Amino acid sequence: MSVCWNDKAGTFHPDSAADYLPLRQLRCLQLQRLQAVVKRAYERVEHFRQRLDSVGVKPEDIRELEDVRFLPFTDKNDLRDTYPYGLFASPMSDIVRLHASSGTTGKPIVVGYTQQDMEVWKNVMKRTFLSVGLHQNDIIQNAFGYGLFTGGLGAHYGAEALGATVVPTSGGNTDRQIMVMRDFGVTAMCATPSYFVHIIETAEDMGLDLRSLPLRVGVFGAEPWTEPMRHYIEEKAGIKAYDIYGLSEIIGPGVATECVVQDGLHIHEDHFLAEIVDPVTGEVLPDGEEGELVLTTLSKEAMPIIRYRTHDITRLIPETCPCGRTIRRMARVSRRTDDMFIVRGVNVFPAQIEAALLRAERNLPHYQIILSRKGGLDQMEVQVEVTKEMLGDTISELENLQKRFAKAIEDVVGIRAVVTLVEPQSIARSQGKAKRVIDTRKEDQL
Ligand code: DLL
Repeated sequence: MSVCWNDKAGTFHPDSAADYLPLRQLRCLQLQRLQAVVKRAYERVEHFRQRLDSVGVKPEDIRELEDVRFLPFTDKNDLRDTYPYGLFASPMSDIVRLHASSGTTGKPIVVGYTQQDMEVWKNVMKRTFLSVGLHQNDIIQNAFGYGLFTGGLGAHYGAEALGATVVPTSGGNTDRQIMVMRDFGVTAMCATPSYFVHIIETAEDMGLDLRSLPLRVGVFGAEPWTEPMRHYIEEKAGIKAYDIYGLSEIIGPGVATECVVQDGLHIHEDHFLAEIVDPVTGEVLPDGEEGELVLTTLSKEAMPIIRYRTHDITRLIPETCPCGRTIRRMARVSRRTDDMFIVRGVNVFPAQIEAALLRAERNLPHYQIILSRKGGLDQMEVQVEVTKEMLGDTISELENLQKRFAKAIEDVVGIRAVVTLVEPQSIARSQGKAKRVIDTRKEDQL
C-alpha cells in the first residue's frame, strides 16, 4: 500500500520519488543511462552506428552529460527511411507493443516497446497523474483515442498503475461521454483540449452544467492550447485543467506534465534528456532561451532515440518549482518549426494531403487546407481547384472525383476532411512558397 502526504503544493507520493531526486544524483543517473543507451544504440542499430561513425564519435566518448552534443541528431525522416522496424534495438520476440504516428508523407512512423519499456511508460504516466493531484480514489474517464495513437493506451495503463478506476471511453460519441461522466461519478477526464471544449458545449446544449458534477481535474494534451483556453475550460467545467506533453517517437504521453502549480511542465528527466537548440543552426541554447526541444531517451530498450528533433518550440525553465520537484520544467509548447498541424489530436502534414490527392488524381491540382473550429471541434476543409479539363466532366463525374479525394485523404491521414471543388485559378497564388494551410482556429473561437 502506498502512502500519500501533502507537500507544499500538492501531494507527495513515494512512487514520485524520482521527481524529487537531489540534482547531483539525478544528473549522475542521467549520465549513466545516457552512456548505456548510446552503447545499446551503437551496438544494435546499424543506422545509429553509421551516424556515429560518420562523425567519428564512439560510445566511450560520452564522459559527461554535456557530451551529448557530440552526437548527431535524429529526426522523423530517419524513422521514415528505416520504416517499419529499422531503428529497433530489440529482437521482435521482445517487442510487446507497436504504435504508429503520422510520417511526413504517406507512410506512418512505427514505434515499439519491450515489457520493460511498458513499465517505464506506466511509471511516467502514473507520475503524471500524481503530479496533477490524482490518486487511487479517482475515476478517470479516458477520452484519448485507443489504437495506434499512443494517447489512449498510454493514459490507460498509467491510470491503472495508479490504482484509479479507468473508464476507457476513447474519443468520439460525445453524448455518451457526457452520460458516462455524469452517471459514473467521473472525477477526472483525459482528452485533447479541443475535444473537451466540444464536450463542454455539447453539455450546455443538453442543459447540463458540468460544474454540478464531481469532475475536478482535466488532463489535456496532444495538441497546442493556450492560457485563455485553460481559463475557459476551468470556468465552464469547474475543474483544474492541466497540460501534459509527449510524442510517440519518445514514448507517447508521459514525457512532461504540469503539477498543481500550473506553471510549466516537469520533464521526467530520469528517462528523457532534454536540450533546447537553435532550430536553424542546431546549436545548443542556454536554459531559459526559446528554441526547438531535442529529446534523448535514457531508458528505452526497444527503440532508443538519440537527440530527436521534436520541432516543438519551448524553453527550459531554470528556476525550481514551488512544488518541490527537482526535475526541470519546460514552457507550454505553442508552435512547431515545421508545417505539421494537429486536427482533433491527429498529426497531419500537408505533404500527406498532397500524397492523398495524387492517389486520386494523377495530375496534382492546386489545393489549400482550411482549418477552422466549430462548437469546439476542429474542421478540416480541403479546397481543390478543378482544372479546365475536369470542367468538361459531368456533375456526377465531378462528384465522384470529390468522393475519391475525400476517401484518399481519410485513408492516408485517418480523419475526414470536407473536400470542396473550386473554380480554376480561385485559390490565391503566392509569390514564394505556396501557402497550403490557412488556420483560422483562433483563441477567441476556442
Ligand atoms: O500526441 C502523445 C500524447 C498523447 C501527448 C496524449 C499528450 C497526451 P504524437 O501523436 O506523436 O503523440 O504527437 C506528438 O503532438 O510533437 C507536439 O507537436 C504535439 N503535442 C503533444 N502534446 C502537446 C501539448 C502525442 N501538451 C506531437 N502541447 C508533439 C502542445 C503537444 N503540443
